[in-house]
Amino acid sequence: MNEALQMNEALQMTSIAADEPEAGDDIDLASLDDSELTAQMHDDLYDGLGEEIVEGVNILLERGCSADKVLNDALVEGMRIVGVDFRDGILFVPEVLLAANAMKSGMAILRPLLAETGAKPVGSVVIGTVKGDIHDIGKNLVAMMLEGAGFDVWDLGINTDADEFLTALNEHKPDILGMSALLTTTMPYMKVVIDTLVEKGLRDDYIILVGGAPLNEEFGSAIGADAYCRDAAVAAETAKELVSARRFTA
Ligand code: B1M
Repeated sequence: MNEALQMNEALQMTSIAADEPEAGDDIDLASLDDSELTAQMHDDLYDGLGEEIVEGVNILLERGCSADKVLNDALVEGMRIVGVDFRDGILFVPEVLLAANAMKSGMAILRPLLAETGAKPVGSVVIGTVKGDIHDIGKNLVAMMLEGAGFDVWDLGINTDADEFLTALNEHKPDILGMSALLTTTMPYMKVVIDTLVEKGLRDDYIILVGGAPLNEEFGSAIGADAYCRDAAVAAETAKELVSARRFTA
């Protein structure tokens, strides 16, 4: 398949992802007990049904469930299931984007409530696609998956230079710096960012995760990253592991 064809296919997948599917069968969510409703929400998240997720979140909150319980039991657990099937090649990018968008609809309701109750995020991440590179589909998936895993995420977008990364790190003081690159010509820029952090004596303040199709584990360690993540599910798992390991040893 030539490059133009591949790109066309990928762009079509993205536009499919933007259209939410119609609700399937008419399950009366309000008639389910809490555990049945939570299980149904896992299915709805898997199917990318944003309206059902919003309805389920509202029902659980009206019944007195705490926002962090709804987040963890219904959304994060549902997204974990999506992540496993994505990693295992059962779900593909369009389905994962739909699930991530459905999760975001639910999170939009919970976010202000979580801020009120002071529920602590698992950790925080500044992420961006590096300078010279405008590919962002994979990076967006990683950011969504990290949010689903309970991280606060600041997404700097595409074409991000070292100064922009440094400014955001200084402003947000995250646990993790995440960088994405899809081109063999832009992946070396990750080293420029890491070297800049080293020069400024800031390297050890952050866990650095890198990813993108042309990278591999060897490249990640050669540039001084803490881990290379092959996909969004691995990124979320690795982020959780490395943040908790760092807190344990601190
Ligand atoms: Co471009 N492109 N593209 N492209 N594009 C590739 C990457 C390419 C492999 C196509 C090819 O030749 N077969 C090729 C790169 C060749 C190379 O460097 N060796 C290429 C090229 C050459 C180009 C241009 C130079 C074309 C041109 O203008 N002549 C140009 C470059 C522009 C630039 O960036 N300066 C270009 C432009 C574009 C579009 C704008 C048309 C579009 C991007 C749209 C967008 O992103 N909004 C595009 C697309 C869509 C692709 C392909 C077809 C698909 C990329 C994608 O979205 N994959 C791609 C071919 C391919 O990869 N098969 C191609 C799906 C996505 C979910 O996967 O991004 O790998 P991925 O992300 C994964 C993991 O890698 C990982 O998790 C993600 C989810 O599981 N991951 C991370 C990614 N980032 C991470 C960060 C982390 C952790 C994990 O941090 C913690």
